[in-house]
Amino acid sequence: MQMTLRWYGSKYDTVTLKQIRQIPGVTGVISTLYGTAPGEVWETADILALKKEIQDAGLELAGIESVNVHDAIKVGSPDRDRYIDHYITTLERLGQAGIHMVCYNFMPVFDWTRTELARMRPDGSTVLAYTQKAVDALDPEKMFDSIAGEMNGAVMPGWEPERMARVKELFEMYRDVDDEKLFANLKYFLERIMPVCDKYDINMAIHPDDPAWSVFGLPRIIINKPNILRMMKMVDNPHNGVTFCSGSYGTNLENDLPDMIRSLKGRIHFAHVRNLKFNSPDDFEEAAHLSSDGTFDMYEIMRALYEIGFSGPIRPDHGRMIWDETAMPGYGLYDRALGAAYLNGLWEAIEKQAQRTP
Ligand SMILES: [Mn+2]
Repeated sequence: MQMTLRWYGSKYDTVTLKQIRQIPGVTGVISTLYGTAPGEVWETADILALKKEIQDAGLELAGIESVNVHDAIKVGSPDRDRYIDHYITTLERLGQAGIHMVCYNFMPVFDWTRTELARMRPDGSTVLAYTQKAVDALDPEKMFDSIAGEMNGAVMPGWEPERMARVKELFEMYRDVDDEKLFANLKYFLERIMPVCDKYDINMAIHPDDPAWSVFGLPRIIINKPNILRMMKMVDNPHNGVTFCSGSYGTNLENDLPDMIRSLKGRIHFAHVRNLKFNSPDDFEEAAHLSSDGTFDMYEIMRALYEIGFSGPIRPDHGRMIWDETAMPGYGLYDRALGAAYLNGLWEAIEKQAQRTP
């Protein structure tokens, strides 16, 4: 595996490449052209400039998170082919630039959903949190306003104001889309992009829906083992793979994370590893990465990744806001650096143990 950190680019991120370079064991970053809208074709010059900036800082651009999928593709509207053509051109240009991992998601309307961006934990740190009760009581349009007010001035991916201004229209677009239609539209999309992925050896890594169940009555399919295995089979190409995000699949306590990892051997192209602390099955908050701070056994998650021979980029995910840092919620420097060091420590121990056991 290659330890990385997500980086939003010098224009948007409070964390610098220089800082990331100084986290021991972190050799790459995962980034995106943050200024581009879903459906837009990426310019080669922009891709190369991003890559160069990262290389000049002594790091590697280990993959893209994300190339977002236009709603027309998810909905399967008549103009979807045009947007898929755009997506293919972007993949071609990424492939030509030597980039081999692309994360994306197929979540309708909302990207990840949280109900609080700064819940205080007993140690005084603040974290993202979710309660089903708050979601049930909420009007999705108002949800954006409350979230926007807490973003520390940052714009979070999937929550761009231009997109959220169209929430009503987006809901209308998805009115006739159920789980089966969403599966069919995902299949159509994948079948069309696989040839370019084969040509340039690009691993597509779908990010799970977060939380891993339907919110606001919208369909959600990338949520559990049966669905994800169905997706792998439906387009049975090794380039059709997943981002294994422990914090997203883990929102549903019925998901056995190490078992899911083992069932996806060969198809996990990217890993997000973080911990959650459950107060009840429908109230959770994001915790420090350590097993002792949350609900998941992080050793077992890392061991499963080791045992399937996972070799792609991995990153710590949302961190707590600690030591008075001001940053995009979940994406400060300090707690993610601690997370990276911890995950590297687990990996070293697992690797050495495996090498010593006959
Ligand atoms: Mn994730």
